[in-house]
Amino acid sequence: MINHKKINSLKEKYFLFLFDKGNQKKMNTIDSKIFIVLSLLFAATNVFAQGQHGSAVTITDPPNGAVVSSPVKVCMSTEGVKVQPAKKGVNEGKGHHHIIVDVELPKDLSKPIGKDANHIHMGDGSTCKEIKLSVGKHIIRTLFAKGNHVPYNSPLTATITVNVK
Ligand SMILES: [Cu+2]
Repeated sequence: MINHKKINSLKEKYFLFLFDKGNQKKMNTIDSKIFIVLSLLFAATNVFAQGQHGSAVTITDPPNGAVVSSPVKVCMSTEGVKVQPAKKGVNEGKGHHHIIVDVELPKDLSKPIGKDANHIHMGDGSTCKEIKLSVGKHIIRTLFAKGNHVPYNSPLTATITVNVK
């Protein structure tokens, strides 16, 4: 995962360094080459950050902490990204929902989300899904991923807990 805070502090340090260099009027060609490379790199990371900015996935139903009965209808909404069926392929800013029940998010976000009882794909492009849950407390997470089932990074996710009576 790209650490934007780290990049920003590196950026600050480098520009301070350049400022010092500028004062010394010793900025040689190697420095300016490094500067161009780093500038391009920073520009790229900024575009990436802006692409992620404002995107979100929300679980609209059930409300967090709700007492529900099984099957539970889970609905999601998106902001800044669009839902489309998985068969449409990998398109930036688009993808489909996944419901992850009672387990953590995948550790490696560069890999496709697994398919098992705890990881439900909504590759048809739907935004609601009925899931069967046993009586008791459950953690429901949502994770938005591209057509190849690889999640966005930073992850577009939301979490609620429900109590099945
Ligand atoms: Cu999927």
